[in-house]
Amino acid sequence: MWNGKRVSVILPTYNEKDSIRAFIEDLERQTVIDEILVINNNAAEGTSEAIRNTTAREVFEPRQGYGAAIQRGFAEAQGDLIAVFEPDGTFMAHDIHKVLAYADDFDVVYGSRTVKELIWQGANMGLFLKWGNYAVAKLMEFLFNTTNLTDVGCTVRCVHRETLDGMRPHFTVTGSFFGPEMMLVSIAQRRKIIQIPVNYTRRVGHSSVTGNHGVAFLLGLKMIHLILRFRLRSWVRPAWPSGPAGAGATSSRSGAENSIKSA
Ligand SMILES: Nc1nc2c(ncn2[C@@H]2O[C@H](COP(=O)(O)OP(=O)(O)O)[C@@H](O)[C@H]2O)c(=O)[nH]1
Ligand SMILES: [Mg+2]
Repeated sequence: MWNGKRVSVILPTYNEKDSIRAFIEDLERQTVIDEILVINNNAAEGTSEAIRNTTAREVFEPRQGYGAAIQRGFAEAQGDLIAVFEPDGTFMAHDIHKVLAYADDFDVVYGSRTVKELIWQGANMGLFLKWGNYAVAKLMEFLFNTTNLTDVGCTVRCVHRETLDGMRPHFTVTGSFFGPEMMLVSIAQRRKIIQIPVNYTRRVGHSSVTGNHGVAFLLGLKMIHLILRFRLRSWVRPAWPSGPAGAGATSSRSGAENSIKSA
């Protein structure tokens, strides 16, 4: 529980059988978490065995893809605050406290992996990935004149239930660039968002997304295309409905209100 709110943590998993158990046990030690959901996305053999006897609930999502897995987690989570991490050894469970602390004041809290002091030795965040993520994040920030953004590929995030219910109908991406799509939906709907630094360490096992610079570059291009599409759509149709009737209404704030609060 966090300030009377139930906390769910979603862990999409594909190829993390050697690190997932330790990460779940680390989450269990954080005491603020009410529900840990593992979304098994046709994961490596041995994953289910690895999480046996932990408090995590395993859900099988047959549709392949990072976005499909996280969206299934959003559909299953029972909490009032829903966080997402990766169980690949790159993130630290105690960062849950940071995102929850910011969730007191924001609708959605996103993590950033590009803050030098928190990039650990051996982390897959060399010059190419760091500045690539930074550049695409700045493009997003500039085109929407939104909050300070320094990363578009960080899985860590935390969202309030009502905000999520208003955003979910707009999620379309089942693949690796679901992360920036969620950021764009929250920006287009004028949610109150912030990005905060999180620890980023060496991965256990092989990265299937950003381990290859060619794949990462193509992903970057797809992200830029997505950002431009959102920008155009928001110009043509400025009003973004916030999902089912009533949903999101309490947590959605106008830009004017935001600037009053930050003035
Ligand atoms: N590659 C891949 N990752 C998936 C899939 N479904 C869920 N994921 C999760 O996506 C996250 C990112 O994958 P990872 O290999 O760590 O890439 P990286 O974070 O860019 O190094 C991990 O938590 C995976 O478990 C999928 O179908 N393919
Ligand atoms: Mg990873």
